[in-house]
Amino acid sequence: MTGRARLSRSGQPPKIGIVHLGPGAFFRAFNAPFTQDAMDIAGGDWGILAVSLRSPAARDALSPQGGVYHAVTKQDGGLAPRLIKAVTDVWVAPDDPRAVVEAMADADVRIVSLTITEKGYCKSAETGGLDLDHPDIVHDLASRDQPVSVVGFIVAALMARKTRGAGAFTVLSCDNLPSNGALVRRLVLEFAGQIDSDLTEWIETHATFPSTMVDRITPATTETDLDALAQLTGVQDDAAVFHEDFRQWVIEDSFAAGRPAWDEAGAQIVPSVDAHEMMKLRCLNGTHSMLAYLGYLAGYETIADTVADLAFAALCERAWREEIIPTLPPPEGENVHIYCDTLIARYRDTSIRHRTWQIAMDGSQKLPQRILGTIADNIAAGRATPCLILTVAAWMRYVGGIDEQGAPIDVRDPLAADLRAACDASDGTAELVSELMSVAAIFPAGLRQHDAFRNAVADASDRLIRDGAQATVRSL
Ligand code: CS2
Repeated sequence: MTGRARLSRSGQPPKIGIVHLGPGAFFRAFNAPFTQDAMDIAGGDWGILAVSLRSPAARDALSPQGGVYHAVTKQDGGLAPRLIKAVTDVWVAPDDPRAVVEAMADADVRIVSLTITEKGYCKSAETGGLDLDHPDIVHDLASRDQPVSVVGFIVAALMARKTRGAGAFTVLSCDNLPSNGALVRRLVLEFAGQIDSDLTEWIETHATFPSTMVDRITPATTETDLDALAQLTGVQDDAAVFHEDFRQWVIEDSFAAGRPAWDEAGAQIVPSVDAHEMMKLRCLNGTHSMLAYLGYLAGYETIADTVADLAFAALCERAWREEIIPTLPPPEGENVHIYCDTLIARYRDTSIRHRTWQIAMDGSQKLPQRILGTIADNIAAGRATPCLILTVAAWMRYVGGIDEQGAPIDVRDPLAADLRAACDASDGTAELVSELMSVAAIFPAGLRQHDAFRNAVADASDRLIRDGAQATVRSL
């Protein structure tokens, strides 16, 4: 720390209208600035109470600054900071879960929004519904007034609102999952169904769960970023976030009790988000994961470094053209080819140092909707998917935990230990591929039982081991 002045709030915070669960970098770079814009343009009591489910990091950085921080656009080597004042308070749920339920039950709260990442939903990969064996769900069904899971918090708060006649809120999922609104609705109703059928019916009738597509590349903040910002502004801001200029928010038009004027701030409010979401998940997140595993193995630190290698940029473009775009229903108002041209330009931006290691995290939660669904659709249509198959092989190599130089990889994944054990227990590539493909939480039955798919992944794995990632990508 330097002797610089700390950032602080001047003036009254807005009144709370939103409780947001998961105040990580993405929320601070995306949701909060959109809400700030909406309030600047059209007013409204849409201050945000931000609640971390576990880590105190966001609270520790934001609270001493009164919730105020800079969202900083990185562009052309420069920084464009903007002060965000929409966050009125930051709590850490385990400190006082009852208080969080109380806050969510307040009738002034009209939206509960979520950026909790894929693993925060406690979804069973096999049924697609709530994982009733998940330890957090088991806990929350037994101690309903002191939840730990997001679904537990939402149901406890809706239950209190029903009892008090406070009306329901909108649950707004902003995570990279297909039909994220329909998914969270299903999970909430299944949890409520374990408690009381009247409650389930009340939620079905009164609460809404719009799906959304969210997009802004926001790498983890580094000390170098914070120092550069402090040099520019003269104040120390430990909660700042750094992101690209691009942002896109597509939201299904279904709100139980109003919303900020996000549309006036540039969000697209549409009858159905599914086609937009599928385009983004498969085109952006799918190739992000592809570049993350192959780029990491080839020794590249960031996405920009990876696509600076022309063979990797060509891989990405071929994957879009031949394997991804043919599976997509065209989203209204979007030209998918132009969308992908914009994507490669975004990836090339060297001021955004998005680490391949960061994107490689939680692959077991990301692969199904980013890569495997696309492969399954291509199989059904009789098309080959060499680029996506190589991605699956690269993920397998990555979760083995040893890189091409023999150095350990810090694999972060809720299933890391199981995946590593499967790798260690296997003798040879074919066995390894069969072991990893038998993980039902990741691979859908149709792929698990598909011999040609398994053989193709085993071939790609052999090539990766023999030639290394860089030469394999070059030769594809
Ligand atoms: C990335 C996403 O970390 C990841 O897995 O693919 O966070 C990506 O940067 C965002 O979805 C972009 O909107």
